[in-house]
Amino acid sequence: ENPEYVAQFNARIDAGGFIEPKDWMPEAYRRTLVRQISQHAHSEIVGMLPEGNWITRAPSLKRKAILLAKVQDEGGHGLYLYAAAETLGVSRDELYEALLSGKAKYSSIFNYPTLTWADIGVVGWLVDGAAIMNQIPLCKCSYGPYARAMIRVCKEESFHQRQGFDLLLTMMKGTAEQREMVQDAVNRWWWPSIMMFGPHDHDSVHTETARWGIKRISNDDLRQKFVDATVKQAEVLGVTLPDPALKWNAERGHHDFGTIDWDEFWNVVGGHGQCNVDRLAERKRAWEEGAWVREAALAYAEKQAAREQR
Ligand code: FAQ
Repeated sequence: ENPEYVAQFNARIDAGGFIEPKDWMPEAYRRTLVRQISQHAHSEIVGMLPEGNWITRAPSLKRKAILLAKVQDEGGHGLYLYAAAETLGVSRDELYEALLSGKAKYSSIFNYPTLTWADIGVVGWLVDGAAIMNQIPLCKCSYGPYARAMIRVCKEESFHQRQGFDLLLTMMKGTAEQREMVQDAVNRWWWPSIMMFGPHDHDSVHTETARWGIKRISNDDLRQKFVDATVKQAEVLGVTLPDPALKWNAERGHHDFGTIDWDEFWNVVGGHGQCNVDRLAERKRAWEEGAWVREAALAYAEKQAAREQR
């Protein structure tokens, strides 16, 4: 790699500037962006499934309309992110193939089942809450198309988080049985939610993401911010977070919390969580059943191009 180009690239990053698709970039920067952005895109479209599962069973018209909008937003986020990845010279088909063959990763969190309606509230509150914490710094990441996509994504995630909290508040004001459903859902989703931030910093292998201004805050720092913010929200809701070691540490100015079960995390990341097989089967089915739409769109594009040539 030409040292002059490398120096210019580094200077741009150090000055907080953006790198754009036509700018020169080191091959490793391009590769790590394709990896992270495509994993992020896959997470969005696999993330449609646990909630999509409840659209037909939403308890009211209002909740159904909200949930439909949320799941559609997630499909949209997947599309912006695949488009951002394509600016780096990969095709959407290649990325999709990597997902469907089980080669590409997507967030561990979407391999857990949504068992009751309270899970829909908890996914919004905790999962979207964690997603926002991780994505706000990405709005200022060094790659322009990714950073710009994140601005709109974060606005929509904010609505998703609030609707989840609102759903839970409503249930907490209901019957004892509803309150129990909420607590049960919180008990099941809490640990997987804090695993979303990834391994501890000392086990996080992709240090280049920090050096190049892609990931601007480390996994552990984001996880700590999330825990601190969520404890207060849990108090407002009136639920308990299932961690006896969770307590305020005045000296650190943060909450201490218990040990994460990393065996569970790597097991899920490795494809052996409760829903991994089902999630991929569902994405494959959607891909196969959508073949006629892709073919029709191509045929239409060809006809239009032929008409323009005449
Ligand atoms: N699950 O060295 P690091 C959403 C992998 S939000 C699975 O620390 P990095 C919204 C990691 O890929 C969820 N794998 O890696 C929504 C790497 O493997 P590799 C998506 C994980 O990249 C809400 C290895 O472990 N958000 O979808 C996980 O520096 C509700 C070593 O880890 C994003 O993707 C995990 N949790 O940091 C939708 C945000 N954690 O690639 C629907 C963008 C780590 O070497 C409903 N991504 N791994 O094979 C990021 O910020 C980063 O990629 C991290 C990981 C922080 C996820």
